[in-house]
Amino acid sequence: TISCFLGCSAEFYVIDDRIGLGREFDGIGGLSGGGATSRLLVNYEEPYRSHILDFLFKPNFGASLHILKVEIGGDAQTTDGTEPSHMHSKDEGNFFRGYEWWLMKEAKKRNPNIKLIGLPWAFPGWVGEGTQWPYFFPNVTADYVVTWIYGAKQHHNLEIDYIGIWNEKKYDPVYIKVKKKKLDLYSVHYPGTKTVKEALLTEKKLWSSEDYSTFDDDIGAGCWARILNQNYVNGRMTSTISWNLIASYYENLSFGGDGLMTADEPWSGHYVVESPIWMTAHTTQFTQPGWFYLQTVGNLTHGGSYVALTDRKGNLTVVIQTMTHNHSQCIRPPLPHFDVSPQIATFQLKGSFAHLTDLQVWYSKLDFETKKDTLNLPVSTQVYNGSFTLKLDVDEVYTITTVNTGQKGTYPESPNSRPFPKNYSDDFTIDNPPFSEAPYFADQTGVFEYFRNSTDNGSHAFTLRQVVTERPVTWARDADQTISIIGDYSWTDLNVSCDVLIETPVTGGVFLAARIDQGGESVREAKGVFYWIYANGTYKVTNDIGGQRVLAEGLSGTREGVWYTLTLRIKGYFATGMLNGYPLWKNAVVLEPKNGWTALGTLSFEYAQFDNFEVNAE
Ligand code: 147
Repeated sequence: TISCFLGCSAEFYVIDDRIGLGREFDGIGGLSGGGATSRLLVNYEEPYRSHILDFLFKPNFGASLHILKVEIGGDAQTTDGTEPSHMHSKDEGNFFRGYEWWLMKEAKKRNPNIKLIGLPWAFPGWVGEGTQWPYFFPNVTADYVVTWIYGAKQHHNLEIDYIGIWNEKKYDPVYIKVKKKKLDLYSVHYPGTKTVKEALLTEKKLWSSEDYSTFDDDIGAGCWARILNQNYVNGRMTSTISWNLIASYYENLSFGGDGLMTADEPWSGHYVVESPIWMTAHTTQFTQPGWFYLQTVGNLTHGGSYVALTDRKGNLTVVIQTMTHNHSQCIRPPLPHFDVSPQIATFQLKGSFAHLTDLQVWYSKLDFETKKDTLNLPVSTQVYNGSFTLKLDVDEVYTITTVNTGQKGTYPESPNSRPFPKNYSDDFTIDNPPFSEAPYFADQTGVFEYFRNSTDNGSHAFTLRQVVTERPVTWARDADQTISIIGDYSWTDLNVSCDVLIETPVTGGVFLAARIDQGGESVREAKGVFYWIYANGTYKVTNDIGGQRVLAEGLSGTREGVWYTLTLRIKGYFATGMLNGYPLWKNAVVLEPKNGWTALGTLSFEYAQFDNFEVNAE
């Protein structure tokens, strides 16, 4: 019996399977891509990179995810960068670009049962045959996606479990039919835990296949804990997938820090296992895809909600959350007001669960007052006469379960945070690179790959090459130029140099830049100091990527097929440029931006090469 003092109240809830079960649970997942959200993860040194992957995927350790969803790279900007396509052009294929193959294999290594999903955001231009639309030639698009699926199997032994249509864009019934005979499930993005009646009536599986997108502090954790529970309670959705899996992109890009944890400093090895990881563990470590929700799920009288799941072999997992409104707001949609207050809840176990006596309890509290969270602590509770009672406070999660394999995984603290090295260089000389991209370069339009320049046996035999030669079928507003950023967003005064090779006669051009103030979805608006040379024998210095604001211009004598060394020096309001070590222009006045990344790129979607990149920041 419970004694209740001054305003508290005890309520009873029943956990029962005698009335039949609810829907089949399909798992909790993370989304890498949409886009380039794992870009910096690959450049972590061991053992840190493996530690991070363990926190994401290793069963009974951390987030222990059931599902990994990845972007099928389309050579175009898809939020935090571009991801390379497996077919830059119609007549080639390469299944070793980017990092999604690697990530899927790392996930499978840790959890062979993890489910894999592929979804395109963008497509190479040839898929639309110049139309900028992927549905005019449904067979071409379907073949392109199927090639990716076969490539996964053939080159990486990866079985892809689900394939999506086109992220956040129109679907086309003809295309869907070409690709597949029928649609297996309906999925929505950012449903706010609600489902429309028509969808429920179809009795198809319902998923929230992209959700969260909230900064990974404790409010993010509150959002995530609440929607993991309520997506089923309110919306009967049986899978929830976090955009994104891990915030491994420069924080000043779009939606910085919106992952289950943050790992955006490969140069230092520093990473942080944020509280959303532990909110995930409350469900993932104690359930598996293929378990069933019970019908006895619902809301708590004084706010919060609970779900119960079973493997139909006697195991039971109950997850309870009491997140308050202001501590659980997600990025979207707006959250209608609700109240949560401390309460005492008694759960009565009936049906196959009536006899259970030995239940494990895992407890978390997001403590917004003391800032000292409790995360996934095993605590004890007692089952008397087929029921257990919990004194629930606000902003808590409880898991009560028969599953006894839960663990709060730990590793020694990661190295201290350090800014991007002030002195950094790369000559791109590497045989059989493990990844197609050079460390820390984050492509924002176009794709920059390691290149074995076989026409040059001298000092430019190994280079970095921009390889997208046609505007892709875009998802975001890619620039008309290509650009890859690198460095520290707070950099102001610096020296940056790079050897460059224009490959396109007459119309070709390349740039080296600093103080780049934006990328991601606003890459078209990127400002900075852009030092351009052109194949037509001229140069320009512009304040913007589009080349509208000209700070200096003149003759350079540059042309295609010749290597030049560009050097850009910026101090305070003044910029100076050198060509092959000789001053070409000086004291161009730069009022804005005051700081930003360095970058290189091309005038259009054209081939060009880069070598011996070096930056020295003050
Ligand atoms: C999603 C994208 O699918 C992701 O790639 C990423 O950009 C994410 C960032 O929050 O957003 O796209 C959305 C676009 C619009 C809405 C939701 C998601 N919306 O208007 O609700």
